[in-house]
Amino acid sequence: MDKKVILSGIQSTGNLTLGNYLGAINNWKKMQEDYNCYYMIANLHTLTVRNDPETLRSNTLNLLALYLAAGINPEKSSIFIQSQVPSHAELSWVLNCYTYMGELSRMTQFKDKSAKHADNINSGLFTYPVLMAADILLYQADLVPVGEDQKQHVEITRDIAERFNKIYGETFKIPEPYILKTAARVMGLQNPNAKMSKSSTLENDSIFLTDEPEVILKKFKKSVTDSENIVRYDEENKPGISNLMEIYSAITGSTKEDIEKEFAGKGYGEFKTAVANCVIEELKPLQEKYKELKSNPDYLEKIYKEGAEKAYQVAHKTLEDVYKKIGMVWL
Ligand code: ATP
Ligand code: LTN
Repeated sequence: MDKKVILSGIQSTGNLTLGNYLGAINNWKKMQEDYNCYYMIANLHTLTVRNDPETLRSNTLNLLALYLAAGINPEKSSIFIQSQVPSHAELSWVLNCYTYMGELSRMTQFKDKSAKHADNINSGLFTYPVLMAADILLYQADLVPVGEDQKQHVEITRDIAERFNKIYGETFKIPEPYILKTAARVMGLQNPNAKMSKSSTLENDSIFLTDEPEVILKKFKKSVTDSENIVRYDEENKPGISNLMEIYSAITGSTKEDIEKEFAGKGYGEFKTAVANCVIEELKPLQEKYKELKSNPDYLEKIYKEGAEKAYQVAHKTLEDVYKKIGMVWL
């Protein structure tokens, strides 16, 4: 039987965090064995906010190096940069004409981001989900692994695909969101009530995958907890400690009960150091590989060129089918 198809992506907005790692790419790595995977760098989506061109270019290549360093294997998966496969922008235009303003104005991310960037509410921000629908539908993806926050975008993708199929006959596979449970939401170290994110402006709130060991230790030591000094899971009343327990559990595989036992009678200082050390150890091979990859731009270029070619073969076939069905004169 053919393997199911997976497609996912991350915007190249900055340095990846431990949240992106535990909630996304570490799981992507595991899925490579059982699925036919497409992992994309969503650099066109990044344009919905203002970027310095040089920074965007280097963030894109850094993200590619991080995918590889985290164990996404180009022999097993297709790894590519969105802007290098023109079918994404092309299908996105077509799908725009099958998406209603009303649907797009209900998107939570649009509401959040337009509040955050009130000086730049551009139409790309509004039609962001349509480009995402094109990303997914071009590859006939069965499953889209994303965090809770992106579920609504997969749902609108399904609506657009169903609408199109109804008019023109079976064209797109209807995808399902695939929300992963382990470390689905790593919270900030300074504000454990909000998720850890690349663009957090709070100092010491996010662990970045390229942070040096001393920096990781310092950030964990400074993390906000409570005054009980008992390592105990209680998300509501002890969000800081509970978050550290989630992180420790995601990395070591220990259950919450194991952790409570392991640290019974020990203070937060000792626990924070243990969490920091397990994160440092987990990231060590990734960081070494990352440095090696960054010093080899020719290899990175080879990977993205091959990735784009492989992706284009599949994407172009879907676009051809769409163009023919809607009445474009095909070359
Ligand atoms: P930004 O700050 O630029 O919005 P982000 O760090 O929130 O970025 P995204 O680019 O929106 O990250 O998400 C990339 C992937 O990482 C998504 O699949 C998302 O669900 C996952 N992810 C992001 N933050 C976390 C987190 N704190 N915990 C678990 N998963 C996360
Ligand atoms: N919107 C997503 C990134 C993204 C994506 C996609 C995820 C762009 N295209 C296609 C899954 C499938 C985000 O911000 N995390």
